Amino acid sequence: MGYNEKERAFIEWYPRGYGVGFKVKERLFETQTKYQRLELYETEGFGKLLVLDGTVQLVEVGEESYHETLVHPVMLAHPNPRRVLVIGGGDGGTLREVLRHDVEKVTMVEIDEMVIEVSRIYLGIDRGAFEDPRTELIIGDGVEYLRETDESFDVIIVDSTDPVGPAKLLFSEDFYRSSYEKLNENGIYITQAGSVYLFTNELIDAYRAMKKVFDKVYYFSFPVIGYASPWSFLVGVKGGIDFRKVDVERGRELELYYYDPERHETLFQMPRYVREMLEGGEG
Ligand code: AG3
Repeated sequence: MGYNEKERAFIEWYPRGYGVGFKVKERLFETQTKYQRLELYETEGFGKLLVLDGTVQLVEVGEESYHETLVHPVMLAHPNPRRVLVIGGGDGGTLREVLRHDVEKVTMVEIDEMVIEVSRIYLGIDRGAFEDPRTELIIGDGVEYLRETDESFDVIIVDSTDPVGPAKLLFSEDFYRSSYEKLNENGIYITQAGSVYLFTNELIDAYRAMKKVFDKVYYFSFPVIGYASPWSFLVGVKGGIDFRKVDVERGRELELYYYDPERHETLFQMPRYVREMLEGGEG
């Protein structure tokens, strides 16, 4: 599991012995935080690699694919997203992308301060997002925060670790319910939902739980460098937003690198058998 000194490689092992790995130039940092084991590597070909509890969070080269696609489709589907909540996302990549929009305020709730510290110092992919005057950073538990806050949001983005382990509660019906309550009249919610092939059951469970809560639920998937791809995403809508449509004009102005608003329809990929599992059964 993890770093192999002899091979000079880091490998994340998924269920059934499926591995995703990188050749490593250097081990930069390793620590046990209050919540998890954090590792940072310099890879041979993909820049820095951030690992939490043995799972790849991001590789520097190509991180735009994940962050742009987590953020911009929902931001461009919402007619006027002014108040945004980000849960997790300690590396700052998601926050950075949200701030490219004309938002009033972005609240980010991250449980593990160390992830933010280490990312800021060694990674820098936030590119100043934490210092942006529109950012409000809260170190705390996202589940508790959403249950208790008096604030409401146009968009909620969950950039968490996997639906297995510590972040499991972020994939529960209860959590979806408090998210729904804290969304404004017309609101949109997105969460990463794990590997399509290897966490299929977790994806289906999350989808069914979301269906019980949101007015409309969508799913899509795309390949992410460093994850067992394709990776899945679930979108929940409160009110009348149609997630099949985005504001292409606003999207063009962003000059994105990976996600292509003009080809928004290409996002909705899902292997047929998974689609049937999602739509079938008691869901
Ligand atoms: N968000 C976590 C994605 C989950 C990766 N899971 C895995 N490798 N098993 C990453 C944070 C990026 N901002």
